[in-house]
Amino acid sequence: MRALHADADNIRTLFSRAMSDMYRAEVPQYGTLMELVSEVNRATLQQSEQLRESLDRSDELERLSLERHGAIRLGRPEELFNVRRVFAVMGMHPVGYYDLSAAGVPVHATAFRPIDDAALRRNPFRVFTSLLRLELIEDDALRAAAQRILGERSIFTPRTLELVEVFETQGYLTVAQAEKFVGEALETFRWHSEATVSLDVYQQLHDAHRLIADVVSFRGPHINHLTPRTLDIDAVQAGMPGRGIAPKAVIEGPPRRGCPILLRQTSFKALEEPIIFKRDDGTSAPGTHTARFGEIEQRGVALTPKGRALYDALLASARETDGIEASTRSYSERLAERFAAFPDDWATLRQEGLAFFRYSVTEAGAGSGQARASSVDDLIAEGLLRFDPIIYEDFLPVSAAGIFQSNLGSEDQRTYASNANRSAFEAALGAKVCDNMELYARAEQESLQQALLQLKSPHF
Ligand code: OOG
Ligand code: NI
Repeated sequence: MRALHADADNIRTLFSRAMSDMYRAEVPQYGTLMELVSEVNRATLQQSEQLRESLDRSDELERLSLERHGAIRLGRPEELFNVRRVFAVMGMHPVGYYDLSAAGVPVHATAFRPIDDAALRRNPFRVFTSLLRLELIEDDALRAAAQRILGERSIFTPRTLELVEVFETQGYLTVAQAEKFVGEALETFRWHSEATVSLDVYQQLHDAHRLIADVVSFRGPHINHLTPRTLDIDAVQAGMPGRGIAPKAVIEGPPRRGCPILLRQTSFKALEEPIIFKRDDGTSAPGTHTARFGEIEQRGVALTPKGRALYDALLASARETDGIEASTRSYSERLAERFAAFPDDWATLRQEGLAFFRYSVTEAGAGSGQARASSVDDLIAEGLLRFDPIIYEDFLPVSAAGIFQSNLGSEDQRTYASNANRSAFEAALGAKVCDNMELYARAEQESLQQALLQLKSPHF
């Protein structure tokens, strides 16, 4: 009998569930946050029939309760290479290059996520994956020590890598192998309350940058947060204190709008957790480490290059503070004011080419026989063609830097010269990262062609 092949989407769902269960058991506040988010989502859907219908049409409703992203920080190029192979088994591929050195964080990153529409609809689970840039540690001796310590660890269980090889040579895993794989791969992301270094070395690494200590001092890249998707981030932010959770002061990303764009995120502070450190004489020393935090996000429409340029310009102008402005007006007010220049209705966003949309045939269109209208605009005006926002599936570097920073504390604000090094990142990864704009443009184009074909429009 032929062994049953496991489908990559199912492996990803099994894995993201296992990760969520593990994190919920380790960080009880995550469970509380998940409850709050699902209550807010339920209430939001009850209030807006239009939103519910649009999400339903785009098959977004099903995935909403599954949806989350996580983040890990790796120490060595080989770790990045192998994590790419591990995520590939789950249908997750590197999308985008994020340089965070400009923001004072000595890492660069990509996001592993599903890339085709069908897989995204099934489960969009993604992992923001950073690689530490040891070359940014100034002290030679400390850099050499960090390199040596990292060189001694292996973050994957042997069985994980064996199963990756089985997948790569035979092209699939059986259901039984997939279940084993999920359990084994999960180990890489587990929290370790024992450090691999002494308190003294930890302190030196910490003094260089808290993030360096976080990456170098442990056996593996513990998942540092898991983020559920909410339909109303302001409501969740407001509800957090009532559940004993203290959110960070400002929500990252665009302001609240009628038509959500890109991504808005907020987090609660990292927890100080007890850690056992080694002593040279073999005894142990108690200490603490702060790494894991909570985050929530609200996702909106993906912007075209033109829309993204406008977003970046408005955000930069809101963040530019001259002293007087900063003292007299709050950041949120300034943000809202600047973003008044960003159209806030779906029709204008589409007409001006600011955002990506998924086209589909309306009921009237399906029953109308051959369409006569000769342009997309006319088909829409006649009620035969409709468009729904394509959701942004990626991250925002300025927001990511804000999230990193809010968990580092002010004593950890460093400046590094901005020096993106995408080719070094891709060399470590062993692959090129995908261009997210191409993915969105293709999804839009394919939906339009499909709809026009169905309408037998002469436009096609
Ligand atoms: C990752 C921070 C980035 C996001 O949602 O932008 C991130 C980290 O702290 O390791 O997860
Ligand atoms: Ni995040």
